[in-house]
Amino acid sequence: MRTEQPKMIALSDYRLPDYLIDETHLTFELHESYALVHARLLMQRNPGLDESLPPLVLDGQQLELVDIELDGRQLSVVEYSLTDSHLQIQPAKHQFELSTTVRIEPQNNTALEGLYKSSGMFCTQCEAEGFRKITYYLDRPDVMSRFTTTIHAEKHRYPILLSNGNPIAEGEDENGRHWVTWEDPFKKPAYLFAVVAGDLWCVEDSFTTMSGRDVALRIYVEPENIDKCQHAMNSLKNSMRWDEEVYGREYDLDIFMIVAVNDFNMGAMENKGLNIFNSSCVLAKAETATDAAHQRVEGVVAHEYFHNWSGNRVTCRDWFQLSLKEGFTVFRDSEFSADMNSRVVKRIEDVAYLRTHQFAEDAGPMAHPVRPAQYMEISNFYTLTIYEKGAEVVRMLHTLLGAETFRKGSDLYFERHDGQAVTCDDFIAAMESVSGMDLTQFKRWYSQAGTPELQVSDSYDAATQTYQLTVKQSCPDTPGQTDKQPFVIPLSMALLSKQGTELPLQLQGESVATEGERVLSVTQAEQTFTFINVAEQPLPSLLRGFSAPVELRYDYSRDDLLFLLQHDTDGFNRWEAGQQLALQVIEEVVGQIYETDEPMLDMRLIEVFEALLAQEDLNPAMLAEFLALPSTGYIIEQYVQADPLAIHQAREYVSNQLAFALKEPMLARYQALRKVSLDTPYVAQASDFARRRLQNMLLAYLMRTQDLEIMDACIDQFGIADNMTERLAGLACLVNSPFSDEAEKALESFAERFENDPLVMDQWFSVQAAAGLPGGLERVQHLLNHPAFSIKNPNKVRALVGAFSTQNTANFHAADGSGYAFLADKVIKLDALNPQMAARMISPLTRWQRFDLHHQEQMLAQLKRIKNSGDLSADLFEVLEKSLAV
Ligand code: B3K
Ligand code: ZN
Repeated sequence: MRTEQPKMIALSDYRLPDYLIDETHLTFELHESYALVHARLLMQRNPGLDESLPPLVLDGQQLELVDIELDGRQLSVVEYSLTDSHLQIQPAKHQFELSTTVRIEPQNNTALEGLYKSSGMFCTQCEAEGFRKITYYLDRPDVMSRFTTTIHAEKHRYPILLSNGNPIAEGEDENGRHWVTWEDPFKKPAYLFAVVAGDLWCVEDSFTTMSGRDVALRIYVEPENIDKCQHAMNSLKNSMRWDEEVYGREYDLDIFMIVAVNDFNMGAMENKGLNIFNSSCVLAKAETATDAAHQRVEGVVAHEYFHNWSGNRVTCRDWFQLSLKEGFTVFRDSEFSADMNSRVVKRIEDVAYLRTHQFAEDAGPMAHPVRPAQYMEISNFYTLTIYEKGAEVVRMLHTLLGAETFRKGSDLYFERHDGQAVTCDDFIAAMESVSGMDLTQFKRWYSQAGTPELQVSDSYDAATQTYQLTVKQSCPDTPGQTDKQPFVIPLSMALLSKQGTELPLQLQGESVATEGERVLSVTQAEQTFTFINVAEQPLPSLLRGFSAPVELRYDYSRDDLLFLLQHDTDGFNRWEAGQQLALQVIEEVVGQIYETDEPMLDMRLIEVFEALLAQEDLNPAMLAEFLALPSTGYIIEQYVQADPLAIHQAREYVSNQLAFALKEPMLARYQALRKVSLDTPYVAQASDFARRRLQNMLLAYLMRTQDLEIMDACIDQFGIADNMTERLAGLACLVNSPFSDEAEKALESFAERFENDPLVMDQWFSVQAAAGLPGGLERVQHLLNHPAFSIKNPNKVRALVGAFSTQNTANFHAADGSGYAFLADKVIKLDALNPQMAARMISPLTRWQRFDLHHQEQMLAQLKRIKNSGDLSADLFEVLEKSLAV
């Protein structure tokens, strides 16, 4: 809890650390009601600075200092000073040894940062600034140290004692206790430190690296989950191989461990050699985890593994550089997933996510650059902008340099900076060195917030056979930033003929034409590209593969979009044409809703969906993507002031019309797919993901017709499926249908069957929380009292409160403001327990400016109520300050 107003920390205030810590020797004594942490630090004055000996100021929070010694001599109370966040002493020598003992209470740590308990085991989360809740330290990423860690604990309760690196000694204590010592040969910042103690089982495997070293791989879980580790293990081995092949990166320790814990604020954490994971990102088997969950496990396992190089071997100098490791690592994991599954589907999923969520963040009060210039609470900056937009920035570099040069750049970066804590500028400098390019202007992507807009217009002159594309770029103002300078925007494009083939491309001044697509480099506020020898009036296919994180505006008619949807040679842009078409149709219906009770649907949407359904050779994954209408969240983002209820209603209307009009072909296709699913055992692979996704999407459409036979088919799929993907989709369809008795029965039997599996119960909560039928809020309120719910468990909070406020448009945005008041209540309650979660959960309310005046008022009222609710954490305080500052 905060006692004084949190301060802004600025990138421009960065100073080198006054002191360094060469060695860190930790001893943990773990008990049920307290833990003692002894730290022996071998320190020196930073040799890069002058000879003076300034005071040594160590970070430390919520610690009770029991003992402090300097070079073996106990300090008296006048020789150090303590505040609630720092310990200060005056060194007398350039090299010294500082020892402290502190007492902490992991069992009472509900913030899940530092050392805490989760389902009876001890575990840690230190990034970004959690280590200071374990011991007094220079808790900043540019202080890198060699760690040894000894853990003492009761042997019966905690047979497994883990930390980073390799185990080097172990033994028995008195009173049924035991100990293990771990040594990590690599220097690391404290945020990568980890400890685990528990009664865990492990699945073991091994991996032979490209230089022939054997690495032991271990996934530790609670005994009841031992049969849910194989998918994560396969993903880990695939990641290790991929990083060798694609980036030339080899693993560097003899052992790599993953531990699954139930209480975790985010997905996972890349601690050196000892990754700690939210169990939802490790455990997966057909019966209990959906395809989406399987893919998430694969992606997160890869992400954390890839951090071993992009993050651990080369780390961040300060937290302003967070995207240096996160943006790069997200780019790496998304390329990995693209290689393991379908590249175009992965791109579609990533872009849909980015445009719905990151664009919203970038347009709201929390907007910040990929490299922020200041923050109050760093935990608030683990954002979509740092991660997803950061990955897009790296992707643009990859596009501009080409795969081969980019690889040379990453090799140089890893080689130059191995063992160092560096900045985004260092990353760019490596890319400049290998490419000979000047990336000064490109770096504006790191310093300017907001989503750029690309306004494209064109003209064709048949007489001279020239075609001109005029591109104007601009970027909206964001908090604290106006008058943005032009970005470097790679604009991948092609020109399509009337037959849908790609026309040769020859820019004025070029002597020959090139085939296919090319990447135009847009660098000015306004720029015209003139193509010559263009034989016919072309249709441009722009921003192919979403080559830059921008809003593209080009005045396509609906017929143009229909043409692109059928003929564009770029799979991503085919999908995009369908999305823009559906968006236009839905927006039209939104307009009609205000004027008449009988909206009119543009029949061309139905016709094209029908044609797609009939296209036998169309990949089911792509068909599923085509049939998925733009999400409500994405549609809301297209408005200056959105009426969420009208948008929801319009989207429902369009979905229903499609369902009734296409019932027959949808049913035929559904039945065929369902038969394949029945006849084949579950496999977690792309082609099967695609089949089940299409099958379930068709079922959802079909259930809209309220046909009793279809309901029976749905109950059948729900009841006898051998996998969670089909079962849960069946359940969701029933819960969203008017067949309430059947829905209740299904919910009951599902809960009975899976009551002992917390991750499955999370799905059960989410399905209900997202259901848009009337009475949704009452249902969620009721579920808060369900024995499987706990407000202390982040997965549960996300499953119920999070799903309600992000997926249940009709009930969350209820006109009387009850949905907002509910979220505010939960945020206030959460803040006292877990500030990081509170600051995350509040985010739907921070988007108030996007909505119509009525909804704005209701949201603002709740934000103010939270603000006045009492003592707030720094996390929540910062979000509220920014949200209310406008
Ligand atoms: N690096 C961690 C983030 C932990 C942040 C906690 N506030 C997860 C990841 O991006 O891999
Ligand atoms: Zn990461």
